[in-house]
Amino acid sequence: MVEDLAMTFLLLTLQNSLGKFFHLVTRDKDKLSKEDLEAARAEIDKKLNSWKCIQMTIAVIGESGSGKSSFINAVRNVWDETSAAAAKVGVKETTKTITAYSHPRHKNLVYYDLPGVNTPSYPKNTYLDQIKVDDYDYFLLLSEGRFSEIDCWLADELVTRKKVFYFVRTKIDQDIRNNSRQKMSRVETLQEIREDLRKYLEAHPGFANTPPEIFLISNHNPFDFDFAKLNQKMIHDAPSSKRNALIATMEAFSLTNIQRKAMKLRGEVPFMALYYHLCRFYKDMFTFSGCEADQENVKQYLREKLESFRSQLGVDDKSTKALKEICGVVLEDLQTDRCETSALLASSDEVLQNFLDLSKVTYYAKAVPVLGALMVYMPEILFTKRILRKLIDICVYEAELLHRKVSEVLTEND
Ligand SMILES: Nc1nc2c(ncn2[C@@H]2O[C@H](COP(=O)(O)OP(=O)(O)OP(=O)(O)O)[C@@H](O)[C@H]2O)c(=O)[nH]1
Ligand SMILES: [Mg+2]
Repeated sequence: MVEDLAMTFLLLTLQNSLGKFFHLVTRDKDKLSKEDLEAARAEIDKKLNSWKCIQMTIAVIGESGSGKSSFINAVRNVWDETSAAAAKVGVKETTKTITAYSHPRHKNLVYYDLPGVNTPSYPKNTYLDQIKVDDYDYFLLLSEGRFSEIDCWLADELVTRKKVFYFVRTKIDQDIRNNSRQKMSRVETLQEIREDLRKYLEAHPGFANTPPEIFLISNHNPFDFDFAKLNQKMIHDAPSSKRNALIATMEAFSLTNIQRKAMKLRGEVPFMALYYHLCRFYKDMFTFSGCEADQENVKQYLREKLESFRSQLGVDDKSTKALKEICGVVLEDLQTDRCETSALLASSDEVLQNFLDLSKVTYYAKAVPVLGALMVYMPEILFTKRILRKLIDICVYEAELLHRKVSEVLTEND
């Protein structure tokens, strides 16, 4: 009851000012952008159209024995599985390390042969970190036989992480052979398998809107079934959809966009700081967590905010990686003399701590009565505001630095 009353009070106080604030932000957003962005899009489109190739990294993923290495050999027309060029194939757990293989004719397609999921060296709970799941553009999720619990888990993880992937059902030749013993025709078997997968997808909430495409293949007979269709899909569709993703990155990167986002973020800072400390204050009325725990909480909060600023201003790891691919511009190379980069602040506790120390932070104990606590919180709110602004400034600086360099590179290439 006391908690509800306190929260209602805080929300009512915030409501009025937040309403005015959001009105302001929305109005400003409409006023800026549009034409400038359109011009940027046309320019980027022109540059990217002249590209011969955009490298696509395709992870071939699935349980051990599902046919990942065999698929990689088949797609590269490597038929002698004992040759040095072949990805090693076997009936027991075979692939132990991640290996990249280029498509023989389309060098921009690079397939990664991954170890099987849920094996002693690659247990399920560490698998996605071990294979560096964020390093790939596309996933082919290979499975044999019925959909297993691990297949479902992998599919769920890929959906949650918003990865693009296709279902590839291998060893179709084997299924047809097996079913022929029960007098089932090839067509009936294929129908049954498709139906089984379709039912699974329909029942799965993660796939309700955009179910991934399904391909039924045999690695031993790539001239039959959906093998050629899958190959074509990778050659044509995948690079073009990556190209669209890159265009989106560049669009987000126009100077107008950077300035608009910076203005919006700076305007939000007082509310972010106030809201955070009101929540702390509210929590402190009922708990006492101690100064050190509180310092950690503040740092964690600042880290989360920094990640959000980085991603909104296009200087996060994913966006900088995309820019590197588009025009070879590397953010770290542009600021080798700076020790407080957004990437370092986000990844190193020491750098963040130094940054806060330099900003003369003072953490106050909270064993004071409620009204006294309010007085104590004021300097902290001001401090948080200052730090958040500084973090935004760092990200804006980096975004503008990147923007200048990218424009330079694009002009040079004209
Ligand atoms: N009949 C048939 N057998 C296949 C097919 N694909 C793979 N195999 C066989 O399945 C076994 C396992 O194939 P691999 O390609 O080594 O499987 P993997 O997924 O790479 O396994 P790990 O490396 O252990 O993760 C081998 O004996 C292959 O010959 C297929 O489409 N049809
Ligand atoms: Mg293998």
